[in-house]
Amino acid sequence: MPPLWIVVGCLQVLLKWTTCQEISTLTFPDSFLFGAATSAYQIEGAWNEDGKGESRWDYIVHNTNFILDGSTGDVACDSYHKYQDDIAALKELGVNYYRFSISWPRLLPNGFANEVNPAGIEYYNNLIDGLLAEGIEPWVTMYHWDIPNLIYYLGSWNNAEIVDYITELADLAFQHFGDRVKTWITINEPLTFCAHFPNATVTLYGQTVPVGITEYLCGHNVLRAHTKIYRLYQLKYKNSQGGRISLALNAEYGIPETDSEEDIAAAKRKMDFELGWFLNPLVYGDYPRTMIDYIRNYSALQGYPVTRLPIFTLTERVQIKGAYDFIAINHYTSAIISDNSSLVLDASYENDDGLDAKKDPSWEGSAASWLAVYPEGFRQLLVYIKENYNDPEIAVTEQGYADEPDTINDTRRINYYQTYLSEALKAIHEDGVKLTAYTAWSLLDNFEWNSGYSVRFGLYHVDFEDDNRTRTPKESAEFYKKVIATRCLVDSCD
Ligand code: PNW
Repeated sequence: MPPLWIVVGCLQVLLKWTTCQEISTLTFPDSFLFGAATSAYQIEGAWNEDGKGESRWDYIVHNTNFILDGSTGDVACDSYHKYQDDIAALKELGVNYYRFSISWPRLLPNGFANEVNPAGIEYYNNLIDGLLAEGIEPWVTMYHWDIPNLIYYLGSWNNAEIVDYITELADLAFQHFGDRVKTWITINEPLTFCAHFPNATVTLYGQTVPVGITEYLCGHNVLRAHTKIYRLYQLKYKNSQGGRISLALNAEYGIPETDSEEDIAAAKRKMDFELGWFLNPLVYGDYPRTMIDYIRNYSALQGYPVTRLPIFTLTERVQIKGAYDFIAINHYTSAIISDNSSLVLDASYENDDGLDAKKDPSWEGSAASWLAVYPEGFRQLLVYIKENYNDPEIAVTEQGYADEPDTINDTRRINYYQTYLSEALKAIHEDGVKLTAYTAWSLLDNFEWNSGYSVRFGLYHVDFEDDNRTRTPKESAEFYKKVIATRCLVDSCD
């Protein structure tokens, strides 16, 4: 009888009377890296301690009803004080790296570089040194949504000046941490904060904003900011520090609902509107053809004199093209796609793609409504990137499963990781995808944005009732630890 963690994947599926998912017996290459991720606002707490400035999220949780369970990230996992517990958990897992983010207002309390908070520099120095002492590489995200509130008041990502402001933050980070940090992510999931939830950090909460405009302005400024930071590093730091940089993009895989030409084209359009929006400029120097055409056509039909999608200058195109050292992907779920492009609706990113998306009812759900389990889509996405974007090196910078609070015996999460990692193995060995790293989201249960603490992603349980914020490994932590140690998903590998 194999240990329980090996058979749960099958049991879970058997219970639903479908076929048992076959888990790959291949192994992860020796050079393959495993990691775990968090982000500053979701774990740090200490929201107003030691000179930290106010972020937009601090404002939101204190002044709006946006958070479903009324909670805040004021304390969160208290990682500002308990980062050594986080390092201990990472060490126990045996990960090669830890992906965390720096809080912009902790380093620059007002958002601007005229005033640097020394306690912020010290905090991240301690965290980085503590990780390195345990042989864990720091992978640092510069912007994981906690924009300084004052910069938000200037228009957030709608204001092109943000390109210079965030480049000042990046320069500071390279200066202070770049001797030890060799993998940088500039910005996390622009699709999510520009298009899916612009209310959270980009547009004025509760006010009417010009949708159909703000999403693309935001995305445009994200691409310019990323590019400026990338080029700054190349000119000023790359020689001496030797690190690498990317932008973390989230993408679902789109499966056509039927074999009709229209649905097949709609599924491809989903890939262009979500992934290609950012990846096409990075790889080819401009937005995808479908985005340019669809937004121009709808804009004209809606009476706009020019297209709502901004246009890059020639200089910008030259600088954006190639501004990455690897591709960083956050992937959780897939979607079934059908065409609805014949309708002309109100101007919005949501309508511009001319498609409908849904989850297949046969896919296992999760505690997050947007997350359903379809492991095959992960392999398909990796192959899609290989085939459409010049066979790049890919690092998965987030992947994970949402369940209910306080689930320690988290067999559904184990099933998720086991089946998704199995698809990663097939992509590596059978499809030749250059996948080199895999990051579990998340190391810890944490503040899940507008869901507060009602939805959990952690490999480690955090007791939010207890002042100590005690971390306890869930069964999935044991599973992941074993995968890292054996580089294998089943009892014995080929
Ligand atoms: C990512 N969706 O966000 C973020 O990078 C993390 O901070 C977050 O905790 C994690 O995934 C889990 O949600 C997403 O609605 C938020 O499709 C929402 C969606 C996708 C990703």
